[in-house]
Amino acid sequence: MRRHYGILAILAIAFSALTTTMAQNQQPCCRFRVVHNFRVCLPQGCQPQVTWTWNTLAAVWDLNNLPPIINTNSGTQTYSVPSNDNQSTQAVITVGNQTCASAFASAGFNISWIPGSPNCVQGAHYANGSACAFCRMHGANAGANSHITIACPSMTQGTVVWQPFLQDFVGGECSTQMYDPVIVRAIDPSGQPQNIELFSLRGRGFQWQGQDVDGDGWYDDARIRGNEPRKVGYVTLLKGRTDGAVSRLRLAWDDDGIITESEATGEFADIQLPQVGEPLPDEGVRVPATFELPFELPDGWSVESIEMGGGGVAGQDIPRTPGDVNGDGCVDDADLLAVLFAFGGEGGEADVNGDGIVDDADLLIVLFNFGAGC
Ligand SMILES: [Ca+2]
Ligand SMILES: [Ca+2]
Ligand SMILES: [Ca+2]
Repeated sequence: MRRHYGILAILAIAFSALTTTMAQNQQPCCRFRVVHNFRVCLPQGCQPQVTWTWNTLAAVWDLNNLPPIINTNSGTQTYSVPSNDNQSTQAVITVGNQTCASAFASAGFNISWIPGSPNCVQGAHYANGSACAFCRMHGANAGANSHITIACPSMTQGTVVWQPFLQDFVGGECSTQMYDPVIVRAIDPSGQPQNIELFSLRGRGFQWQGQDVDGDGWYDDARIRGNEPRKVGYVTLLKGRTDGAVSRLRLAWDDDGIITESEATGEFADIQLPQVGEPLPDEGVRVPATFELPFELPDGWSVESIEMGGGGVAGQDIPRTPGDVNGDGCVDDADLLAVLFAFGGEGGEADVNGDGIVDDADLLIVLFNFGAGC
């Protein structure tokens, strides 16, 4: 009888370990959502050239059955004002009737004239991604980027009004990254292109939440919050000016939500940040909801366009297909040549099986997987 109790105890421990694992896997997803509102006034009479570029990627894989499935939807188009568009892609692996991995990515934008404000346009961007792996040995990755450029031949100065809204969810073994830049693409007096970054927001494991209190479609309040449950996270915000001045805000925290870095300089110096060693407050850290980004170029310079955008990635790193030496996702003669040229050498990318020498074993792996992922 005692032996049976022993077996029952082992089973009970095994079962509790199993259910714990299952509980942890109930949110095996990473997601991000980057949204922003913008407004900008253009030189009088300008009918701007608006170009929207989108990049979306959804990848899923079974480590026992590579290569990964990678679907993309990318492009660039020109639009008039008003316009809107959206694009997306997805990928799924199902086994029987169970979804084992899924990825979805989408991007969109809209732009319109502001009623009653001739020459001024307003609009919004978004980029969303979701990557979930529900079965062992499976993985997923989603990436989305949306950016719009606005060009007027006579533009030399102006102000971009910018309202970010970034949210992610970090589950299981995956991670996220989000970014949100505003760039003036300028031409200097010698004709060289110069990029002036007016705004750059990067981070992971956080929510930059805007709140529209009065319902007019524009945020009145904004806060930085951590994820629930707390995950390691950070936010870096740079605000640049055409005269070269840069203001910086940096906040980072650990898995317990304890601040590890806290810095606010320049125009952000008045923002009340929690200090290193303090907890990230549950109600969040109050930050500006709206950023005014003025630009004015020196004599002889011209503005080619204003570029605004944002995006992110979520999920796990996409595994390299065996034999894909150059990492372009496809095993072809370029990979074969790479191994042949490195034949007899030590290590490097051409050492496909990682045993320290490039030999016929590596060649066979490339040949065996020839055509995979192409
Ligand atoms: Ca509002
Ligand atoms: Ca390749
Ligand atoms: Ca080798």
